[in-house]
Amino acid sequence: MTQPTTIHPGETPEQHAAFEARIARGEKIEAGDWMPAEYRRQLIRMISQHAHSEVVGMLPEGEWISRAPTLKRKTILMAKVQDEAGHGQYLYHAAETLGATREDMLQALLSGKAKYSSIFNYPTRSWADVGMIGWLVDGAAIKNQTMLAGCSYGPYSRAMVRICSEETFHHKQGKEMIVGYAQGTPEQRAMAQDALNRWWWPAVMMLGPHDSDSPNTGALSRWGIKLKSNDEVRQEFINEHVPELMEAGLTIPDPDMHQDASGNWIHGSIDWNEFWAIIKGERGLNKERLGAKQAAHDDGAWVREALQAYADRARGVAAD
Ligand code: FAQ
Repeated sequence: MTQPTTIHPGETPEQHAAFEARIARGEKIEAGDWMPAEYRRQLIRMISQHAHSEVVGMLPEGEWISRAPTLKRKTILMAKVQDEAGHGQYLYHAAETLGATREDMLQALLSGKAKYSSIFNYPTRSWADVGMIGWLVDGAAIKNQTMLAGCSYGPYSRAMVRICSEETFHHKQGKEMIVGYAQGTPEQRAMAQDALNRWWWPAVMMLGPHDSDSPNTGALSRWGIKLKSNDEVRQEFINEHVPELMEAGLTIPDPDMHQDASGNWIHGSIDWNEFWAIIKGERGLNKERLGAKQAAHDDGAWVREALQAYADRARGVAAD
């Protein structure tokens, strides 16, 4: 899975060898340490996209806060959506330790240059979608992020530890909600199955393209950022969730799903055309999501200006 490293001008093979020896010894790389330019670039790409995913990920569920069926469900959902904002903050800060600026990262998101997770371009059509996001999307995110908690870059690894513990609560509340509906009235069961039918494949796809089509995995594995490949994490997600969904009385919307002799649940073929169309914004809600982020950014301009004026005054800079 590893590939030859990219040595940039000004870097030496000896520096790379010493850096990789640190990773092999299990040491964390910290913000001020020497690191290859390509390691830095890969981390900024991945962490900033992860941060964007957390804040864009507030939108699909946020739409349901005012329509939550009970006070208890509303309180849980509000806490969850606020947690996602906090995750975005940790992650933007982790990317800033590598020299990325908040302005550049936001511009990359708003201009469409940076990606965010494909999963958040799908609509939340019913209340059960909120539970299904918790069970499946947080479930997939936890598998990926538990792996990243062991990554070689200290600030990202530590952010992941904290984020994973909060995502575990998100996962549990989603599962509890859907299991209740799956065992409830015929209407509730139908709502839960409909949500599973729409979210299953997007959740399977969000863990990234097959390893054979994953250009970044080689460098990320070599440098101890990705400790498992996309397909390995996907298999873990499927092995945990298929039996639990079936036990809840739901049907996996994949007629080819079966268990092999080693106990792994094997999925049917994935529609990667849909995945790439969703990421490129040719399908799904990409325009609406970016429109909402742009509106929030514009609405917040006065807050940024007020904070800047306060900071200038504190530093003794004369106002215009
Ligand atoms: N969506 O070479 P690979 C969450 C892109 S957080 C969009 O395999 P890599 C919490 C990829 O960027 C969910 N783009 O890439 C929550 C690359 O393009 P680039 C987000 C995708 O980096 C729950 C190209 O395809 N989690 O859900 C996707 O080695 C509920 C080739 O792919 C993270 O970001 C995708 N799904 O592996 C919040 C975790 N998959 O950049 C609210 C950190 C791939 O070269 C509610 N990231 N691409 O132009 C990762 O672990 C990795 O970046 C992967 C992709 C595994 C996502």
